[in-house]
Amino acid sequence: MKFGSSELILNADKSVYHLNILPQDLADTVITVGDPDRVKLVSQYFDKIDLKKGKREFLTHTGWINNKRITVISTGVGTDNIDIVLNELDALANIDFETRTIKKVKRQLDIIRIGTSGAIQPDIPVDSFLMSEYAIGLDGLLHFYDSLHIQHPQIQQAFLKHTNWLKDKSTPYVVTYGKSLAQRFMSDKIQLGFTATNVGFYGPQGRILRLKLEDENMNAKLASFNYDDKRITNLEMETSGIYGLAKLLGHRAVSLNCIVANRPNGKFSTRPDLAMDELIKFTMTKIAEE
Ligand code: R1P
Ligand code: URA
Repeated sequence: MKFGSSELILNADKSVYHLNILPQDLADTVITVGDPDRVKLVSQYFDKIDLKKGKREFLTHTGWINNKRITVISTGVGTDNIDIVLNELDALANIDFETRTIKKVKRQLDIIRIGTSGAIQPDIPVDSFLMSEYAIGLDGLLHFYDSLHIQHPQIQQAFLKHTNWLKDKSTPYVVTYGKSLAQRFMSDKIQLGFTATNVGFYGPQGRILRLKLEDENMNAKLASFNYDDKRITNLEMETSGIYGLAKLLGHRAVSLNCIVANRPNGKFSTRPDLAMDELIKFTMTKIAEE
């Protein structure tokens, strides 16, 4: 099948529409960060940077660390952006832009999110690190894809019952990390968790400023949910989309969270910049070790 110009959109220089990069600009190891300003905080640890490109919130640096080629790209905020980033990363890897057809030999990417997050359990301190073993998507993105086969319906059913989830909200979906990739980041510096991803930072994460919420107890219900000794640990805005789309596309993904807020304790990190730098250094060391 040949993709038409409205489906696989290429710019005049044959770069992919939003990310604005060419297939050869992409390494097999890809770090995603939400904040475009974080791209340089990651690539400062590259031994060499070969490429810097960008468009909108999607900034890319590609370079080398210990003879390993690596790309860092910013996604902006939210799973709507993750839909763009994951589909375009996969297109760069697995679609021939000349013939507009799927390549015969499949290329697998390792996708590592380094992002900030808020803990919903009192015992997870600010400035600690958490790798999402599971993610529950409250955002709905995965339902637009043929994806039931990678979801965990029993956990989803238990969650619906426990929270009395409003039918008007999209049905939560549960997805997991790329286990073999995650092995590389196992360390006593990073705890495993079950991350809830939602479509916003305020109401969808239970924050009340001037608006009343549909369910003021949502965070408490998320925190008290327990399935097979798994409890929901933290809230952020990309992980479920990354895990779901990576798995569907045949890539491996992990999400590494720097806990900057502890919601039940009402705390926010006093130096989130230092904590994030520690997580970036930890991640780079693990990548360089391979
Ligand atoms: C909200 O402040 C943003 O921070 C978190 C959330 O997922 C959301 O994108 O991640 P980043 O720090 O990677 O942006
Ligand atoms: N990012 C989020 O999405 N939520 C938080 O509480 C902190 C960072």
